Amino acid sequence: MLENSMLYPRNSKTRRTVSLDGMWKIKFDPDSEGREKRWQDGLKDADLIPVPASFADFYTDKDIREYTGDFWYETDVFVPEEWKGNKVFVRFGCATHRAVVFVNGKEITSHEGGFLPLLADITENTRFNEFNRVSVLVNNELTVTNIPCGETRVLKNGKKMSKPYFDFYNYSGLQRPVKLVMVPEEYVFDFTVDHKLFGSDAEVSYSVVTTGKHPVEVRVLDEEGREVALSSGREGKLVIKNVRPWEVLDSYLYTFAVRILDGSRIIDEYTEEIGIRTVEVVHDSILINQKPVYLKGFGKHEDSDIVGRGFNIGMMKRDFECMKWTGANSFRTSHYPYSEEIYQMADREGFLVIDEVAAVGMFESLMNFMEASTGKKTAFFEKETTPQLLENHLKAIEEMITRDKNHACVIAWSLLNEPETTDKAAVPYFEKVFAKAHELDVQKRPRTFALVMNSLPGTCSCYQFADIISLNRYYGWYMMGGYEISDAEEAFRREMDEWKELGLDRPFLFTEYGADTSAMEHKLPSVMWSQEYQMEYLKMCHRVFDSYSFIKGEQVWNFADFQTTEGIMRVNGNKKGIFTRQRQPKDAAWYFRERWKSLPRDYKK
Ligand code: CKX
Repeated sequence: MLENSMLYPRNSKTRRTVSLDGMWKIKFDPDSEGREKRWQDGLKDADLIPVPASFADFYTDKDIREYTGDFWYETDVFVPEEWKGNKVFVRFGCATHRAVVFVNGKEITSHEGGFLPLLADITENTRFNEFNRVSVLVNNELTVTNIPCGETRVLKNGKKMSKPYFDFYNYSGLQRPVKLVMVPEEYVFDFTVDHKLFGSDAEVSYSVVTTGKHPVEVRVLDEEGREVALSSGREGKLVIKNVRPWEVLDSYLYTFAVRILDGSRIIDEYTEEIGIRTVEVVHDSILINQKPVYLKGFGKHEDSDIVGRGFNIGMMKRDFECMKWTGANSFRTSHYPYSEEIYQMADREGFLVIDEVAAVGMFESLMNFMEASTGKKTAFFEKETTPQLLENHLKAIEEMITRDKNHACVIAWSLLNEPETTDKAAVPYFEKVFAKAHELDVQKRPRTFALVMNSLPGTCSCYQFADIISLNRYYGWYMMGGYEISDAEEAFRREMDEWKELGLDRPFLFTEYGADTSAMEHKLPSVMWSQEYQMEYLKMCHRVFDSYSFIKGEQVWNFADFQTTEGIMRVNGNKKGIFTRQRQPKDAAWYFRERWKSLPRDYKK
């Protein structure tokens, strides 16, 4: 039985989508009594809240902002008469971190994991030509058996509180677009492509999964709408003569139209814009279309004022404009798969994306950035709960790869961020995670994970799994900051020399390096937190990067200041942004613009 198609909802000759974004009812359920008291039959005394958005930052009451536990959303959805005989879904871009969906009071489905889609098949319980009540019971508690990892504490006053093992605010709710979707009974369930380039031509291997038996055809149209290839069958090869490949910062997207046919009648049509490109790691180079590329860019967050982690189309546009202005060509979706609309935009802009699953916080310390620099050993993957965590992690990898596999922008999978790797207990865990990604991705994209500071050449037991070695390093910030920066540079070089000696013949990336910087603070001579120190720090890091030929990219932490849990390490959030949270440049943004605009695409080829 095929359930939970991950294809992005689109209109076509046979499909309809209606946006359900807008004001929904919301009600908090601190005693988890809603289900028993049948809140699914209609929320009483509910508040109204925008969807998509995180709920937290709308409120002025701290108890609501910090709310941890169950909460309910509800809206009424009109399903037209003409849709009878078809399948009807409600599709949530995400529900963070887990949810149960009800329609007209009946439980339909549930989903674990807050950063990938949830598809509820409401066909059987829909009243056509009427309004239908859609209720969602969401829960935002953090645990060590789900990703991202953390704890939920109960305070003495009985209120629950999130204790993330990670450094971003535990925003939650219906944070991405919600759509009502109609597809025919027999529909295109999944579609996968893989590309090869031969001289000026391309060969695209494809496979289609449908829910029926009728024949399938796939047509490819260029940007002018001209048909350039056609093939019949559920699996096949499409040859595109004189192909225009998708290129770094120079995108070209073909439209793939997948049809299920009954003679000349179109039973279903699904279309997707796809860039044709290849990705490979050869020795210590990353090749796009067989040509080396040096990654320049950012670790990012989905994070902005008021809406928190809510998808914000205006912010997305601004972020791409700012990134292009700096000369960047890439970003990592730290620390979770982003809203699908962002990958569509990256495809359109020719950006390279390292797609990261929400496997963050696998280092048992609430302040892992402090502990990570002490060299202290802890064994995260040795708990009784590890098998359950692994199961959830593998499921999230599967959903992410199924959702994002056709995006040209996605050039690598990041399977964990800063896990604890100094204990051998991590090895069998990594084996399974890396094997799963390889098995699922037909394009066999490179796999990586971001190594925390104590995962060093002599201490890390897992770097061998990575096709690209990604380092998160903070020499000159968490270690030897300020006037000690000269020692920091020396220590940094010592580590890089050790990696060099290993002769791994693989590309290295810096997926994080950065210094917290107040946009208000100027100081001559510099002190830590001033804009001047951020520049000194960055220049030091770049001197190190420029000295090693196997370093094939730099993604600074972070694109913009972002919200975190409050505490002594953070002044209303993490301030390592090159831009402020309002997306205005700090001095460092101008410096990056100068550096990145002058580095050639194949720097250090
Ligand atoms: N890396 C030592 C993970 C990010 C944090 C970043 C930071 C850490 C550093 C780990 O999520 O924000 O502390 O700025």
